[in-house]
Amino acid sequence: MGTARTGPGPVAALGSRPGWILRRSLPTLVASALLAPSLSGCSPRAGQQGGGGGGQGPLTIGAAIALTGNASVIGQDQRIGLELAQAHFAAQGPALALTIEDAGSDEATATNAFRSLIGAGVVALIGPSLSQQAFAVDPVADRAGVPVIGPSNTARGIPEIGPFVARVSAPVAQVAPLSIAAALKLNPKIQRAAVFYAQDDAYSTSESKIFQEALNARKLPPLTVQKTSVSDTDFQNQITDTLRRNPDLIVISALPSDGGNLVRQLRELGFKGTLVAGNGMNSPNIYPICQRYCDGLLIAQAYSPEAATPINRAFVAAYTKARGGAVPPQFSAQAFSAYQVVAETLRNLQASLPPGSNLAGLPRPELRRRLNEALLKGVYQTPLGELRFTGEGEVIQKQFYVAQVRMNADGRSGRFQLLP
Ligand code: 1QQ
Repeated sequence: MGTARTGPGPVAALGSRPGWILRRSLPTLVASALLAPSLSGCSPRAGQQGGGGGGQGPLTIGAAIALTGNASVIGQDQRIGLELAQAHFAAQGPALALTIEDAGSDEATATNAFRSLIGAGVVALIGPSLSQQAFAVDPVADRAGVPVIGPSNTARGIPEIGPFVARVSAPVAQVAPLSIAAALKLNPKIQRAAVFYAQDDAYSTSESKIFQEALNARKLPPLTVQKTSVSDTDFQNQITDTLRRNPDLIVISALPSDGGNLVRQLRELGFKGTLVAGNGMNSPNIYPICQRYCDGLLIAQAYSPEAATPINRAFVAAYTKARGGAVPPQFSAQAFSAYQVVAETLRNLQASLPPGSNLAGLPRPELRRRLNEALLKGVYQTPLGELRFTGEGEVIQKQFYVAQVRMNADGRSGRFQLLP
């Protein structure tokens, strides 16, 4: 069960940890715990091994995630997952460095982050956080022949962007309908549904379509479909228009801050029925936004902290230790899994080379191409369960869940409780 996240994170612990190297030239943390003994003391400067390759230094995975802007609460979860993955796979070789860049929550910042990481010679990219950004920046990586793993891009059409684009985040079509089914199971008397979605966000638009189809399939056509914007803070007009129709279920697709404020305002204005939210609110970082009004929210999950596999147990233990006893949220598990997929494929590629050869010695375009090809063929035992990919880069994942947010009396902390 999740709890409030109060403890120091891996980031805070970094300073005291020998072996981590910080690159201050980038706006965000760059760290490597993994330098092979012979490389100790060398900074994992991706730029030195860029373009044509041929270097013998550690390979660098570039992550471009939302550390600022309205998706930053999601990026914070992702950063922890990436750093824990880097530490976890350090011992397994080959030597890997991780460069994390702030992709913001908009397309322009994400484009800069992608361009800078590609130019620095990263072997693969993890990111960006939002589908809205992915549609803008993934084509850039695809054209450059750099494999991209989407850690949290759930809109329809992401893998189809190009042959170098894959994702570990299951699409809305698979995940979102589960929360509608859970709402109806909890409250079989539901008869009147309403829908809200952020019209200027690709994930929200894509997910809302799926939600509406799921409602229609259950003979609950929405009484109203309200359009919002990710930058909205006041939803009074849409809420008033909705509540006069007397819904008993409201289904929301939005990002954390707009979605969190919408939930709070719906309750403040008197909505007492069932609330379903989509992936955009799938983080304990929503607690300070919707506060006690987050209580009861239903959100489908592509991750269970309770999965009893060795890799998930190790991940949960590392997360819990780093985060003062907290339980990992989905976005951290997905980011960990994205890193794992790349790290394990690189390890297998290294093992396939003749003795004495080093992956880092391959020309970078060739290495990226081989990595992309091998990555899509692999089978990975991740905290999300077993993952594989279709030839197009769509994730194949077996199990999904639905959680209900349970807030503590303080109205600031709570947990995501999985429904049976
Ligand atoms: C997407 C999403 C976001 C809500 C997660 C960060 O699912 O943009 O595709």
